[in-house]
Amino acid sequence: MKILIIGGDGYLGWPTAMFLAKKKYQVFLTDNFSKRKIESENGIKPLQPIETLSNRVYTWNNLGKKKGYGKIRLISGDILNQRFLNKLLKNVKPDHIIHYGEQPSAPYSMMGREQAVYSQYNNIIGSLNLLFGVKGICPKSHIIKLGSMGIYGTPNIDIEEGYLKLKHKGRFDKVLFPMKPHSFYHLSKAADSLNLDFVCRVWGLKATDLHQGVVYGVNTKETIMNNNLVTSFHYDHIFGTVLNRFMVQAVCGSPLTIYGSGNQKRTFLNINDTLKCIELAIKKPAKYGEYKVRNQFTEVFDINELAQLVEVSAKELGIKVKIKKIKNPRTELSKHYYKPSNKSFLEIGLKPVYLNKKFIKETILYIQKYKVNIDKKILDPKIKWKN
Ligand code: USQ
Repeated sequence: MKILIIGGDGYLGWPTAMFLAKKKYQVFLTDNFSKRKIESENGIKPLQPIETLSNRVYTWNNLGKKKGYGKIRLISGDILNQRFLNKLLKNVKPDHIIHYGEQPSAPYSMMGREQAVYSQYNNIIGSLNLLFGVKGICPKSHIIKLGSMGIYGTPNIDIEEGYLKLKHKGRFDKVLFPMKPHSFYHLSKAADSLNLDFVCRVWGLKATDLHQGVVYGVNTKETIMNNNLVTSFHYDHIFGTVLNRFMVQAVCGSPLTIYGSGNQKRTFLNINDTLKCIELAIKKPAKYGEYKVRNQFTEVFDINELAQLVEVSAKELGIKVKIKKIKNPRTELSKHYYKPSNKSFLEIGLKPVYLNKKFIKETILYIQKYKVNIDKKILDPKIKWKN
């Protein structure tokens, strides 16, 4: 089975490529390296130095040959270039396309007009190009698109998976779940979802939209095989997600930065569960004409709970952690109802890895090995939702 991964250089794209190649899927990768560009423009580096994507692929293919794993093929380029994309689709004819290739940072998208426009243009037009490419060249391909739980916002009703059954003035209908995104980045995901739903209805394409929560963790079985294979673990204020940042802050003696009250709740999952979900989405694809939505998370936490869990775990390792509540740089509800569903993946066999002290301690010990690389200047949030 042929799998094309768009965004194969990223935090999740690269581990997904190895995970699937190990299971003998034929994996093709592409990336436009826009994240590396944003990193260098903003003076940001991941915790561990990351090899070039071609070296990572080279290392994997060499190691894999000895162990009988599948090969990864790299075809670098930008899906904003329709000619490149069409050629890629023509050459690969993928059974499944996993689309991670988007600017993934909410804070980056809120830096200013230029970054908001970039995020929306890159994400929405890139995805739209993909839809046209698939329609014209490989309409049988199943599109697996990485969405975000942040498109739903924090509504005062239970969050269903994609759709809501409505009764209005005595009549019934099923509509897309109302969206109230958290940022211009999340808005780009919401626009992608509308376009995906549209092309499934109108062109009969098949697509799965994975509304993913906040991912945490650094290692997968494949990333630890060789130093060249590590993934880009970010802890900075632009790309770093909250739990990853807290664990790095614990290691370098910086206070854990809780934004606002810390009562805001979000959905979370372990990086290894992301990989399992992707394979389940491949095994249980949408049907032709179907726009399938799966909420991809395993647990809900508020930010205070996460900070406390890091504090007690670090204490067991003899590390004293400070927690600091700072004025929230974002505009988000500080106290709210939150009950999202994640039945869809559990029903098709996801066995989640739940967050616990053991995992946090292991990750802290791993981060400690790279403590000298931690740049404290990039920890504090510098981007505000409104000035
Ligand atoms: N937060 C803190 N302290 C920090 C960093 C964040 O309290 O030092 C809080 C934020 O205020 C927010 C929550 O943690 O309420 C989550 O923030 P985050 O930066 O971990 O995640 P977010 O910006 O929502 O975006 C991340 C990924 C994005 C993905 C999204 C899933 O960067 O690509 O789509 O998680 S979700 O959050 O479900 O929308």
